[in-house]
Amino acid sequence: MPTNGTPVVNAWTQWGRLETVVVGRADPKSCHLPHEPACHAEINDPLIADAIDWPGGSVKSAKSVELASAQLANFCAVLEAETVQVKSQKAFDSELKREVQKMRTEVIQNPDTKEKDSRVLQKGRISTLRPTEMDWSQSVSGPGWSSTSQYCATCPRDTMITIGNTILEATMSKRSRYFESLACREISLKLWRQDPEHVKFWACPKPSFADSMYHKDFWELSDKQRYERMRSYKFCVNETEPIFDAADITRCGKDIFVQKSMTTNDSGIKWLTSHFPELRVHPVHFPYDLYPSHIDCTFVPLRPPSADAGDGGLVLINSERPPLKSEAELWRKNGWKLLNAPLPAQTDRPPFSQSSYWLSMNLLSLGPKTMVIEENEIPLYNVLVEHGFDPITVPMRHMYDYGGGIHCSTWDIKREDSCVDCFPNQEYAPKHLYEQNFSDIDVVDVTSSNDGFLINPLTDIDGICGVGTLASKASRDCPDSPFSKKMRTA
Ligand code: ABU
Repeated sequence: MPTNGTPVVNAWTQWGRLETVVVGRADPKSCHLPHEPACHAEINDPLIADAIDWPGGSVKSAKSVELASAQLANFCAVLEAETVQVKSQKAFDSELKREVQKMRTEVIQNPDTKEKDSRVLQKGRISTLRPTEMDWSQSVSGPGWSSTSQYCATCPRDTMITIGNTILEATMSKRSRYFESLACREISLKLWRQDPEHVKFWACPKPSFADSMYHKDFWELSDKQRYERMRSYKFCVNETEPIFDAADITRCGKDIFVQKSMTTNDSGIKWLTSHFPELRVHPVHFPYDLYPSHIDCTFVPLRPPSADAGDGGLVLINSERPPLKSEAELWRKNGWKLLNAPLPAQTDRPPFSQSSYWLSMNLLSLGPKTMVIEENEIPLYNVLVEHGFDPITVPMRHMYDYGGGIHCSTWDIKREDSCVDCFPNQEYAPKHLYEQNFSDIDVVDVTSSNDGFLINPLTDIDGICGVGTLASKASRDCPDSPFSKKMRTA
């Protein structure tokens, strides 16, 4: 039975006050992603890439496991702490291997010991749970396929999601991640057994992972072909079976938003729509992201319009992956504003990271006012403070080699939350959601305030150019990209 009238599993939004969260773990037998139809990984550093092939399927180094584990343990300590202080300091970064300015958060026992020029936050204790240790170097196979190894348990966000009082295991799209949710199975079963009357424990049917599930040519496409597919939103998985990663979903109470991506297909979104009939499920598209995977570095709701703060409802957006104007309209007409995330403080990525530098915006909200961000992300820190938030920080760059950042490394189980309606002004008709005109690539202009709808318009476009991921480079090179247009006219 619930202890305080709320089920032990309860998370309807991204911003309700956080009470219980799972934090991933970097197991000693964590592996580099093996190549497979849903994954062609690459080493980021050209010097290393010249010297060695992608070490797919091999166990990560003991040093890398040690460094990522230390950052995850520190993250847990900060979440569990009652009081923390945040202060600016220059410190050596063990991942960047240089001294950089940071906003560093430390746990303090006695708020009276507050140091000069620091911010003290009585954040309240959050319970943390950890996945079960597993040996990811074991191979896996199914009828007609096999994978030399599995991956790791650093990113429960990808495999697990709480939707209201339901624990949901995602299908995943990569063969190497077939069994990853087992690392959280003990937690899921325990929570369900504690309160089976209120807590549901579900999984979407596991896909076959047969070759027929994938667009085989996806990785061989020329840029021109990729731009053409950008308009049809066809990525590496086809529509033969429902597929989704949990990290492609973001919750806003009665409405959930699901990104069509390399890891989530329309069939997966349809499965979610039919299994959560009490919710309004909205497919969302970010056409300039040519390799979309997970919504939490692209579109991050921070607080609802009802929140007691100056500029009301805010969603953090990625200026390299602007939302479609047609899909942003729902937000505009319900009193939300889009906040352009500042450019990441560091655009260099760890050599084995398969994520973009936009892990800078991969934050975890602890409540409508407080969130955890990476300690080097001072531009984001400043923007959040300016908009009435109380951000705290942790170092997390060693996790970037493990497929994610702060939000990726968590699975929020319980928030002070309910099924709020943040989008009362809409006509929801699920059967029409799949009949959209996908030639629509008209996106929000991230350089204009759009009459106050977009905050922090991007003015220094040069900040983006000349650096970045394959995805952002392709986005800039695309003849229709707002960035290349800007460059041509500059
Ligand atoms: N797993 C989140 C990564 C998203 C991105 O690379 O932008």
